[in-house]
Amino acid sequence: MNTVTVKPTQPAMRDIVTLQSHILQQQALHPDASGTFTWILSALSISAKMIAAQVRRARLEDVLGNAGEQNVQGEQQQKLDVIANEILLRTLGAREGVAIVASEENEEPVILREQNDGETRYCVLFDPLDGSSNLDICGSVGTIFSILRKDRRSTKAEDSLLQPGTRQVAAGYVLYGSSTVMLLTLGHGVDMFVLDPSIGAFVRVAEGLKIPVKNKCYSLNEGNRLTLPEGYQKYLHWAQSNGYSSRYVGAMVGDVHRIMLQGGVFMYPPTQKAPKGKLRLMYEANPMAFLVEQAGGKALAGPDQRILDVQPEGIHQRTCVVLGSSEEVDHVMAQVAG
Ligand code: P6P
Repeated sequence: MNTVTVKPTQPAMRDIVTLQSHILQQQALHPDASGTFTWILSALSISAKMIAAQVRRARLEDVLGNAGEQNVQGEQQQKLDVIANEILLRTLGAREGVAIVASEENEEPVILREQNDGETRYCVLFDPLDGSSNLDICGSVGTIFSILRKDRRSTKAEDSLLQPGTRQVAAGYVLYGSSTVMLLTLGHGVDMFVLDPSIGAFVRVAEGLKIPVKNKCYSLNEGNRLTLPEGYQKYLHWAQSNGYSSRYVGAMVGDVHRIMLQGGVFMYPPTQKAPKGKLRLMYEANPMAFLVEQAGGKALAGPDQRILDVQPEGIHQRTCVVLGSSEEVDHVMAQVAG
């Protein structure tokens, strides 16, 4: 019997792959997978949709403004920080595979399940609402997450949490911007998904995303310029002498997302106020560094210091960050180490 080939009458149509089907496709590559990890990613997807709904209605529901308390970082907590944190704790808490969660909003990690069998369990670390000070001005905010395997031998939560970034099994972020976008890596490249509110699903829009190797754009808070270490001031002078533009939204997720798509370099160097850098290693720098490296970029904590190699000493420790296009990171380090 002759088979009839239906030629699409419009430009080649891509398959429609949701985040859920993408995760199941990835699980199918591991026949011995129990599905535990898949359920954790599913919880993060649900959390992202719930947080997006809150962020999009914030002004309407008067959820903006300060919660009146400070978090462990000594920063004024926004109401939505608290709500986003609760959403993540409650969705992840319902997943058998999650042993420990650590959040920017919680001084101590939360032990959800003790290890009493041979099951593989995971630690999930997150910044529930990065850049929340942008909320009142309707600016970019985001959720950043990192997943580690729990060390079965360890009895103390910190032992399982304080693993270098190279031990991450997954990382990603959700940007609540003009659309809700998730970038995710499971260690085999970076894929991008956009939330379609009409169906309530994240739809895959890019696979194997790669950062352009160069782009004349740098991103940092220039208000710190005069107190930056000399090498960074030399870099800024070099960049401005070579026609670079500057872009900075004040939320790491927004600034890094621009780097992931257009290239350039994002940095938070040592400053007078934050001599070791401001950004947190475990749930900001490490997940972003994993994504950047998986997309062919570089992510350093200083000259010849890969962020992912840093051995953590505390779950809230801070680090310097220089990440983005490989050539642009090299330009920064040429001045800093020079
Ligand atoms: P600054 C937001 O508070 C944050 O943690 C990151 O998202 C962002 O990149 C950085 O701090 C902005 O810090 O000092 O420029 O306001």
